[in-house]
Amino acid sequence: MASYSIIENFKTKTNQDFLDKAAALEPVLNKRVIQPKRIVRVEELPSHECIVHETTDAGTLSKQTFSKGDSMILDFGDHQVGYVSFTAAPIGNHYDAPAYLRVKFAEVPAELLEDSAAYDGWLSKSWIQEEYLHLDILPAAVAMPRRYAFRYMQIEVLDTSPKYALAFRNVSCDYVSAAEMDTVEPLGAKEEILNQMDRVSIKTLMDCMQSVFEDGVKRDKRLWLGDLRLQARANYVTFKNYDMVKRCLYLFAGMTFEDGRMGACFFHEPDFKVDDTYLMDYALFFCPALLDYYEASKDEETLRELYPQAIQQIDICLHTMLDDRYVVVDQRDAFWCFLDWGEGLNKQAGAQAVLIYAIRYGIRLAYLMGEPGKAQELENWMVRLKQAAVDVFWDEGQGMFVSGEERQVSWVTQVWMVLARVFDREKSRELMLHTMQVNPRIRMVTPYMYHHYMDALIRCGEEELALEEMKRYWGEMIRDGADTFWELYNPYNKYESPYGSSMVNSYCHAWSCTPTYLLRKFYRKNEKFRYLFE
Ligand code: RAM
Repeated sequence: MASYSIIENFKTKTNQDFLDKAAALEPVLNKRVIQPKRIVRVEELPSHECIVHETTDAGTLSKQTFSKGDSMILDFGDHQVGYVSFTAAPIGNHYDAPAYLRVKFAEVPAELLEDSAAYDGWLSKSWIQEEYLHLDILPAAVAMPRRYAFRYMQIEVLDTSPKYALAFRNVSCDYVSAAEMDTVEPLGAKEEILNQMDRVSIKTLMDCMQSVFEDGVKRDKRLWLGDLRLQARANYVTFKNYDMVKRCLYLFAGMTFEDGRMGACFFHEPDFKVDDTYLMDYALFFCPALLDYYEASKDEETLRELYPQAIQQIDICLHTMLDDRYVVVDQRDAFWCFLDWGEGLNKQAGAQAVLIYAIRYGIRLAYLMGEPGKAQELENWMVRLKQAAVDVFWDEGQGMFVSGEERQVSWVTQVWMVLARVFDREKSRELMLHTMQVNPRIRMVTPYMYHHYMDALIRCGEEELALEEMKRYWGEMIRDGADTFWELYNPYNKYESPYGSSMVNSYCHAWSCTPTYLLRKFYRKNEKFRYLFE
């Protein structure tokens, strides 16, 4: 189902001072020139799995010639984000017609086998990284028009003429990122899969650290508040780029909906502009994002300046989104709360839980700001909302929380109720174990939601289990060939897409990079898990 919001005559409220602060924090991007490593061939097995076969070293490329119908795939060895250039030189008699090429970029090999003409998803087809080029004057120095996210580059010669063929030389990519991998010390775990998950996480995060924390570098290429919260957490234990988080926080606070609600996402090019999408959970995440930032950076000025807007996000929900039972009103088919991309997921109970979760952070922010009165007011709300969650959503017979009129049982609802601490630690633990046993049909499909599942397991003392689940989920993605972590990964349906076609799925998506955060923040610092590192 298509999920977007369009508001006619969308009106915004601007704090120019905040936007100026964000502008002043624009990062300088580091550039590195990367050359292709190998020429490969991609084969699709009947199971839809793709196998990549090396045909030859990329060094042999300039000696090969390509005529009408020929094509080749270059493998850059790892995921790249950047600007690609190459030279196309005519070989043979003088060329008498333009060269006509199709150039396609792919983060994973499967994208190369997909037929973009057949795309009929609900996100724009324009995200597919494919160009048709006419080269009138040869040799041509070609600078590809967009910034691409890819590991594989395919060049297909659609036509030359009988008089000439083409040779491709100097193929390279100017890789760009605001972060540097070498600045992060290795995790140093004994088990290689943990080191691998950590490295792939850091690479994912690094690739997405551009002018802002982009969600994905192939698609969307923009700042989302829910993604930012997790990216920032991973950044604090790796690159420690506090300014980039600060810039993003000031952007969200610098332009909001007219009534003060924060947008779910933000455009930073060509000018700053908040999107006309409001997602309740994302707006609420401004509270934990601000508190995390303060705790990592100790930047009191930013805390002081942004605190009112953080609290405002909670107040707006409390005063406009609850019914008289203190229950969040279900907006059903509207795109009003995200949580996860699971098909048919009812969001009502999860939204209630996120609100409770955010209030906990609001209380801490209020105490930090010396506002015990506000903190107490929020404490009272939290008690009411937790009670309402139990009264309305707890199903004693099933031993789980249900959501919506249909009383739906989903993984997402249970996880968020644990994170909201509606029950004490022991009862939350029982709930998580019971959920694993029942394995509700409405599953989690994004690494974003899996992160919250890990967090919930850790929260209720099931750290070993969380580690096993992390290896099972992110580890399996690595075994499935991930160089960077993917936006979507449902082990039960590996070709799932919320967009109607996996052609526009993103395969370097920063909300998936949290294993590095969990490994570094919880496991490496915990005496109990010393054995993992020594
Ligand atoms: C998708 C992207 C983005 C996410 C939103 C809600 O468009 O994956 O990262 O935050 O959904």
